[in-house]
Amino acid sequence: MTNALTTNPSVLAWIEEKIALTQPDRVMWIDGSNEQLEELRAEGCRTGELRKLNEEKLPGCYLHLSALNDVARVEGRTFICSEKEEDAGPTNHWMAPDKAYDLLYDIAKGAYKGRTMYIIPYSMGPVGSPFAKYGIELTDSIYVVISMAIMTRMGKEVYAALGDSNDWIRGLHCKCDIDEEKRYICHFPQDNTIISVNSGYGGNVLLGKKCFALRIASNLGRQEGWLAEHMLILGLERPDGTITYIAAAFPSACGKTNLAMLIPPELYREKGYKVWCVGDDIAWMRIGADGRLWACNPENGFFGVAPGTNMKSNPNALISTQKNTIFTNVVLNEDDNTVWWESLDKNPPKNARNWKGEKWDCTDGSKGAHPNSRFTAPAKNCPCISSEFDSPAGVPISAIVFGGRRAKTAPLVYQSRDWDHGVFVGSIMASETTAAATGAVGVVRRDPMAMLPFCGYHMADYWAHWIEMGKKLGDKAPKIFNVNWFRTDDEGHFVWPGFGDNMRVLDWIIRRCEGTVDANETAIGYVPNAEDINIDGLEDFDIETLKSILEVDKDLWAAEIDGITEFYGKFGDKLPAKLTEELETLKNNLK
Ligand code: GTP
Ligand code: SPV
Ligand code: MN
Repeated sequence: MTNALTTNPSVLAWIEEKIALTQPDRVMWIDGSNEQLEELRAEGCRTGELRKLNEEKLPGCYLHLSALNDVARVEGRTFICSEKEEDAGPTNHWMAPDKAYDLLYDIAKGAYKGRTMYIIPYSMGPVGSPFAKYGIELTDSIYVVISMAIMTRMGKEVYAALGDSNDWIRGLHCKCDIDEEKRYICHFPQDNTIISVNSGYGGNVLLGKKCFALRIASNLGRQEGWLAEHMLILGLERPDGTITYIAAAFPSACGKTNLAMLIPPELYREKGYKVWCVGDDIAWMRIGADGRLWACNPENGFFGVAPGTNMKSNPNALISTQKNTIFTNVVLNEDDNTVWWESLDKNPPKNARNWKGEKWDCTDGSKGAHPNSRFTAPAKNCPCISSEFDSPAGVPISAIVFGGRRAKTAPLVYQSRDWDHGVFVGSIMASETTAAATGAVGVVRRDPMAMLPFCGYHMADYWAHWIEMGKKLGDKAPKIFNVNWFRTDDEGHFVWPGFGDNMRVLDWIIRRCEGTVDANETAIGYVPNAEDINIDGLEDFDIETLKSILEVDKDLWAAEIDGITEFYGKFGDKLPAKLTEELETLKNNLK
């Protein structure tokens, strides 16, 4: 093949085959150089796929607007194409692999006619580290190439690290006509292959992210004895300079990026507390030589929710977006060629276009940015990026935190009794749906470990794998907690201030890990004594208010039992006996 950047036979053979299938006019081998990327950014501006923003105010930044029907992940059109249907389990959509390949190849046939095939080599995890896994994505989208350049370690060094190995993840993306009716995001775990057609939206097409680093990697983790999780990773530095690492799983648009980049309240900052961000969305976790659980963020950038991000809620995220960032589906300020989104500040631009590209007047009551509008920003831009971000060994995890959006049931924070109970707590997670996926927003659904849309195999086998991991970790296992920043009062307002003040809860969590604070044993686990959560300096928030969100309402939990029982019923014989026992214990505790 001309200009090929590798001689790896499995790579060349697969690409030849896909060229014959998609029939591109041109083939471009992406080498990761800035020169080549600049060329593509300029080309993207010529075709209208991108708009260059104000170079003084937002250097190296671009705006991209998606098709109107293509603004979020499409769970209903996402398939696990394992050989046996039962391996996908009751929470995934399944399609037989031969049927899926026929359908997809039919759609992909000739799909690159008149277009360029871009061949993207990328690594999830630092190249050469024990965590690293390599992938090649073929795409006909410049937006995908320049986004992958931010989100992954992309470039020809990946071919050098891969050598002649056949151990890499195949990814084929075809924009086609962005036809919703022919949109499919398919995963073939037995072939390490992902095929995505008729979408241009991040989560559906940046194949290193959810498709590879979660759906395919969860399969690899199960086979190889590690965990691929929808988790942020943060390091909490204390005044004595020690850093405790925490991994936390919250469903999409439930606060991972915000927690990962938290700025502690003044009373903590003064004393010397700091939070360092290792990752905001995905954690790969392996048992290290010391027997502890070590975590690595396989990504290289943030694909964050724009609305709600501002200098008060998350300054570190906002600062991360001030250079070399791609904004998708936000408002264009036509006066100074910058961007805006809801609650960025109190000055919506007067002369503006909304995410649909229409002239937009903020006084008409409509939203200017799409609720799932996003920024794609390099991790290195983040002022609080951890010095361990590129560490090949990852960071040792002391606590795992689960959480979701629950208006009532779940208290602000509680701790599981032990690992297996913690797996139970993760398995019964429920949360209100958000705009990160198409469909109704605000409906409570079970989202175990925040992995409902991302676990690439049978969820009950996944829980069994978690229980196995706990056995291997023994007394070195991280402690497991559950948090809920989203309890509401009778008027529907959030009670807990959240954001930076979540530090107060992290403080309790690390003191529990060290064993320096007591807790109150309740039916659901250990709940803080209200006096042990520091609420100094909070406005309009007293200990009674705190008690109201630490409360475990037995009636609500009794109703919860019904929901859990129904959910567990889906898994039949595969449900690990440990989880059934934990459910029985909870029932008895509530009596
Ligand atoms: P994905 O990228 O979709 O996986 O989302 P995420 O989990 O990283 O969520 P993110 O941090 O982007 O937050 C999503 C939304 O939740 C934003 O609108 C935030 O403003 C809001 N949010 C985050 N943290 C808090 C909090 O502590 N309290 C409240 N009330 N809202 C929060
Ligand atoms: C999520 O939805 O959890 C995201 C954004 O992080 S996406 O990449 O679309 O999955
Ligand atoms: Mn996510």
